[in-house]
Amino acid sequence: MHDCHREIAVWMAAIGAEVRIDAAGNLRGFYAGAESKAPRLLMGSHLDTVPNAGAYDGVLGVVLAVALLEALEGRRLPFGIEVVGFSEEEGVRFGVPFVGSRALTGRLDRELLERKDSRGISVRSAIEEFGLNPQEIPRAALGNDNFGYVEFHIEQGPVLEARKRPLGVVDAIAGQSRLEFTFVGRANHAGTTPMHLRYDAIAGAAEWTTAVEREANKISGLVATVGKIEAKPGATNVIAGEARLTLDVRHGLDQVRTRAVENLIREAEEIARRRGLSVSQNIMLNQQAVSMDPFLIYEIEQAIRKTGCEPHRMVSGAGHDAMILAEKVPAAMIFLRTPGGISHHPAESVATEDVAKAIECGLHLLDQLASSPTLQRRMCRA
Ligand code: HGY
Ligand code: MN
Ligand code: MN
Repeated sequence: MHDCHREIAVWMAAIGAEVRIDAAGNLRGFYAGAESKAPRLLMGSHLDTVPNAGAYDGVLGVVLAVALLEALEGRRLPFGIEVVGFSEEEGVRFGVPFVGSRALTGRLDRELLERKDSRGISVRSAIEEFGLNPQEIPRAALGNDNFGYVEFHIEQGPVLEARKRPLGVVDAIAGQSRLEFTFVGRANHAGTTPMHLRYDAIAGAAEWTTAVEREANKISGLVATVGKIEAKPGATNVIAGEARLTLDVRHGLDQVRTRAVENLIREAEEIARRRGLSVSQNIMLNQQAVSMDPFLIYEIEQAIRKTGCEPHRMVSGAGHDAMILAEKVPAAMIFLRTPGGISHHPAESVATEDVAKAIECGLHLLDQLASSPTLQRRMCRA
């Protein structure tokens, strides 16, 4: 991440942005507006990613925002633009996503700072090891001079490709629940323990995993994923005494998602009881669905049309920092088509001509915002 910060900071500084790393590890580049007290537009995305990932999820949004500033060629707008490269959006290391963007909304709290990774290192210690001071986190919070947040991001799904649209605009971001389940049985010898005398934690976890898939298939628009399973002691010739699994559940409607989670918890308890196991779960995230800002959606659709493309409004199944920022500033997202709909995988890609369209759209959007009477009113309020 230090290398990534260095690389992008050089680009930001070259176009006259003031660059800093805040205490939550977010890279922040501020490109001043025409007046010193001008309110600011936030742009950006996250710089972290997932294991064995592609090369575009998150970072493309930061690079596109820097490219937009570059394309201004020194022109100053009636507002400043702050480009943010968020840290720890995916939640891979500590199990909880949006750590960096929560610092901007004042939600990086003590509980989150104490969360530990698989090696027992807390978020607080990780921040210190990175060379930052957690005491400074309050200074990462947004001021009240921001009138909006716009995030470019790959769609990460098949919709825009199927509709032959290079660019889409996000209506809303689906809510998501993330939980950890632990099934506990009794480790025993794989060779001497008859089948009817076993308390096999992996067998119970496997039965529940197929129940997760079965239940999700019954509910339109719901997705549920067991992405990680770890067993103890983890030896070929030992019946597993413990199995820990992650669960990720998403849906555009919060009540559908939360009801599905309750059902899956009940299903786990029923399977455990029948098999003489115990099961517990820990809710890591209960993130509500978030609607994007109607004014920015409208302006983005106009900007997409000016590039000669027809915009497509859609719900994002993937979570994004925009859903956290939306608590403090009107937020919106511009999606780029994802060839093959493949993401969180090395085959993730984006078409160069779609990136060119995105920059063109971004420049139209900045010009529209610069001359928008609605925005003048908003900026006065910011
Ligand atoms: O998992 C997600 O929703 C995204 O990749 N952060
Ligand atoms: Mn991702
Ligand atoms: Mn992402």
